Amino acid sequence: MSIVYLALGTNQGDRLQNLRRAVQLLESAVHVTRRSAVYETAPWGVTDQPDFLNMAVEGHTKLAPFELLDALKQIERAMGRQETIRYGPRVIDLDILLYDDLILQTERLEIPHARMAERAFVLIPLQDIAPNLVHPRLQRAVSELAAALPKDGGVRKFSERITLTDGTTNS
Ligand code: PH2
Ligand code: MG
Ligand code: MG
Repeated sequence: MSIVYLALGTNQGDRLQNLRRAVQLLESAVHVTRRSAVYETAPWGVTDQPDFLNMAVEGHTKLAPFELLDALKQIERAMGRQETIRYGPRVIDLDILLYDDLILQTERLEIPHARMAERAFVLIPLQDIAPNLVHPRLQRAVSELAAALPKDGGVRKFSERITLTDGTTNS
Protein backbone atom coordinates (compact mmCIF):
# COMPACT_ATOMS: atom_id res chain seq x y z
CA MET A 1 0.00 0.00 0.00
CA SER A 2 1.33 3.42 -0.90
CA ILE A 3 0.39 6.85 0.43
CA VAL A 4 -0.39 9.41 -2.22
CA TYR A 5 -1.30 13.09 -2.28
CA LEU A 6 -3.46 14.33 -5.13
CA ALA A 7 -4.51 17.79 -6.31
CA LEU A 8 -8.02 18.40 -7.64
CA GLY A 9 -9.00 21.40 -9.77
CA THR A 10 -12.09 22.51 -11.67
CA ASN A 11 -13.31 25.70 -13.35
CA GLN A 12 -16.23 24.64 -15.51
CA GLY A 13 -19.84 23.81 -14.65
CA ASP A 14 -20.90 23.21 -11.04
CA ARG A 15 -17.42 23.28 -9.55
CA LEU A 16 -18.33 22.10 -6.04
CA GLN A 17 -20.34 19.22 -7.47
CA ASN A 18 -17.39 18.31 -9.69
CA LEU A 19 -15.15 18.03 -6.63
CA ARG A 20 -17.72 15.88 -4.81
CA ARG A 21 -18.10 13.56 -7.78
CA ALA A 22 -14.35 13.30 -8.26
CA VAL A 23 -13.72 12.40 -4.61
CA GLN A 24 -16.37 9.70 -4.87
CA LEU A 25 -15.05 8.30 -8.14
CA LEU A 26 -11.53 8.31 -6.73
CA GLU A 27 -12.49 5.57 -4.28
CA SER A 28 -12.16 3.02 -7.08
CA ALA A 29 -8.43 3.77 -7.22
CA VAL A 30 -7.50 5.42 -3.94
CA HIS A 31 -8.93 5.07 -0.47
CA VAL A 32 -9.20 8.73 0.52
CA THR A 33 -8.09 9.30 4.11
CA ARG A 34 -7.94 13.12 4.31
CA ARG A 35 -9.48 16.01 2.46
CA SER A 36 -8.47 19.65 2.56
CA ALA A 37 -10.84 22.59 2.59
CA VAL A 38 -11.96 23.92 -0.79
CA TYR A 39 -10.23 27.05 -2.10
CA GLU A 40 -11.22 29.44 -4.86
CA THR A 41 -8.12 30.40 -6.82
CA ALA A 42 -7.21 32.85 -9.54
CA PRO A 43 -6.32 31.05 -12.78
CA TRP A 44 -2.61 30.47 -13.25
CA GLY A 45 -0.97 30.09 -16.66
CA VAL A 46 -3.87 31.13 -18.88
CA THR A 47 -5.37 33.99 -16.86
CA ASP A 48 -8.38 34.73 -19.10
CA GLN A 49 -10.59 31.94 -17.79
CA PRO A 50 -12.93 31.42 -14.80
CA ASP A 51 -11.56 31.02 -11.26
CA PHE A 52 -10.82 27.48 -10.14
CA LEU A 53 -11.85 25.53 -7.10
CA ASN A 54 -8.90 23.54 -5.80
CA MET A 55 -8.46 21.01 -3.03
CA ALA A 56 -6.01 18.25 -2.05
CA VAL A 57 -6.56 14.74 -0.74
CA GLU A 58 -4.46 12.07 0.91
CA GLY A 59 -5.12 8.43 0.16
CA HIS A 60 -3.92 4.86 0.19
CA THR A 61 -3.53 2.95 -3.05
CA LYS A 62 -2.42 -0.44 -4.31
CA LEU A 63 -1.86 0.97 -7.77
CA ALA A 64 1.62 1.58 -9.14
CA PRO A 65 2.33 5.16 -10.28
CA PHE A 66 1.46 4.66 -13.96
CA GLU A 67 -1.61 2.60 -13.09
CA LEU A 68 -2.73 5.42 -10.82
CA LEU A 69 -2.14 7.95 -13.59
CA ASP A 70 -4.28 5.86 -15.97
CA ALA A 71 -7.02 5.57 -13.33
CA LEU A 72 -7.06 9.35 -12.79
CA LYS A 73 -7.24 9.99 -16.56
CA GLN A 74 -10.14 7.56 -16.78
CA ILE A 75 -12.03 9.43 -14.05
CA GLU A 76 -11.33 12.73 -15.84
CA ARG A 77 -12.78 11.27 -19.05
CA ALA A 78 -15.78 9.78 -17.22
CA MET A 79 -16.52 13.27 -15.90
CA GLY A 80 -16.55 14.66 -19.41
CA ARG A 81 -13.16 16.29 -19.59
CA GLN A 82 -12.28 17.37 -23.12
CA GLU A 83 -8.77 17.80 -24.44
CA THR A 84 -8.16 21.56 -24.64
CA ILE A 85 -5.21 23.91 -24.54
CA ARG A 86 -2.49 23.53 -21.93
CA TYR A 87 -3.48 25.28 -18.69
CA GLY A 88 -6.95 25.93 -20.17
CA PRO A 89 -10.38 25.47 -18.56
CA ARG A 90 -11.41 22.01 -17.40
CA VAL A 91 -14.29 20.19 -15.71
CA ILE A 92 -11.83 18.29 -13.56
CA ASP A 93 -8.08 17.90 -13.27
CA LEU A 94 -6.61 15.16 -11.08
CA ASP A 95 -2.87 15.40 -10.55
CA ILE A 96 -0.48 13.19 -8.61
CA LEU A 97 1.57 15.42 -6.29
CA LEU A 98 3.47 12.87 -4.22
CA TYR A 99 3.69 9.08 -4.11
CA ASP A 100 5.44 7.83 -0.97
CA ASP A 101 9.02 9.14 -1.18
CA LEU A 102 9.23 8.40 -4.87
CA ILE A 103 11.17 10.58 -7.27
CA LEU A 104 10.24 9.78 -10.85
CA GLN A 105 11.07 11.75 -13.94
CA THR A 106 9.61 10.53 -17.19
CA GLU A 107 8.05 12.16 -20.23
CA ARG A 108 4.57 11.13 -19.20
CA LEU A 109 4.73 11.46 -15.44
CA GLU A 110 6.83 13.43 -13.01
CA ILE A 111 6.64 12.81 -9.24
CA PRO A 112 6.76 14.98 -7.18
CA HIS A 113 4.59 17.11 -9.45
CA ALA A 114 6.97 19.37 -11.39
CA ARG A 115 5.55 22.74 -10.43
CA MET A 116 3.88 22.05 -7.08
CA ALA A 117 6.38 24.07 -5.03
CA GLU A 118 5.56 27.29 -6.90
CA ARG A 119 1.80 26.96 -6.85
CA ALA A 120 -0.24 28.45 -4.04
CA PHE A 121 -3.34 26.65 -5.35
CA VAL A 122 -1.56 23.36 -4.65
CA LEU A 123 0.43 24.12 -1.48
CA ILE A 124 -2.27 25.93 0.50
CA PRO A 125 -4.73 23.02 0.27
CA LEU A 126 -1.95 20.46 0.79
CA GLN A 127 -0.85 22.32 3.91
CA ASP A 128 -4.30 21.66 5.43
CA ILE A 129 -3.76 17.92 5.39
CA ALA A 130 0.03 17.45 5.45
CA PRO A 131 1.97 20.49 6.77
CA ASN A 132 4.93 18.40 7.96
CA LEU A 133 5.24 16.26 4.88
CA VAL A 134 8.71 16.63 3.35
CA HIS A 135 9.05 17.15 -0.39
CA PRO A 136 11.47 14.32 -1.33
CA ARG A 137 13.38 16.30 -3.96
CA LEU A 138 13.50 19.71 -2.26
CA GLN A 139 13.82 18.28 1.26
CA ARG A 140 11.51 21.00 2.59
CA ALA A 141 8.26 20.61 4.50
CA VAL A 142 5.02 21.61 2.80
CA SER A 143 4.51 24.35 5.42
CA GLU A 144 7.96 25.81 4.64
CA LEU A 145 7.25 25.78 0.92
CA ALA A 146 3.88 27.43 1.53
CA ALA A 147 5.46 30.13 3.72
CA ALA A 148 7.90 30.98 0.92
CA LEU A 149 5.12 31.75 -1.58
CA PRO A 150 4.48 35.35 -2.67
CA LYS A 151 1.97 36.90 -0.29
CA ASP A 152 -1.08 37.34 -2.53
CA GLY A 153 -1.31 33.99 -4.23
CA GLY A 154 -4.93 34.62 -5.26
CA VAL A 155 -6.13 31.80 -3.01
CA ARG A 156 -9.14 32.22 -0.70
CA LYS A 157 -11.08 29.73 1.31
CA PHE A 158 -14.35 28.87 -0.45
CA SER A 159 -15.74 26.17 1.79
CA GLU A 160 -14.44 24.45 4.91
CA ARG A 161 -15.45 21.03 3.65
CA ILE A 162 -17.35 19.17 1.01
CA THR A 163 -20.24 16.97 1.99
CA LEU A 164 -20.50 13.76 0.06
CA THR A 165 -23.81 12.11 -0.68
CA ASP A 166 -23.10 9.55 2.06
CA GLY A 167 -23.01 12.47 4.52
CA THR A 168 -19.31 12.24 5.36
CA THR A 169 -17.26 15.42 5.56
CA ASN A 170 -13.62 16.25 5.98
CA SER A 171 -14.10 17.86 9.40
N1 PH2 B 1 -4.67 24.21 -13.23
C1 PH2 B 1 -4.05 24.41 -14.38
C2 PH2 B 1 -3.75 25.74 -14.91
N2 PH2 B 1 -4.07 26.80 -14.01
N3 PH2 B 1 -4.98 27.64 -12.05
C3 PH2 B 1 -5.57 27.43 -10.85
N4 PH2 B 1 -5.87 28.47 -10.08
N5 PH2 B 1 -5.89 26.17 -10.42
C4 PH2 B 1 -5.60 25.07 -11.18
O1 PH2 B 1 -5.91 23.92 -10.76
C5 PH2 B 1 -4.98 25.26 -12.42
C6 PH2 B 1 -4.68 26.59 -12.83
C7 PH2 B 1 -3.62 23.28 -15.19
O2 PH2 B 1 -3.62 22.09 -14.55
MG1 MG C 1 -2.94 20.36 -13.22
MG1 MG D 1 -3.49 17.26 -14.94
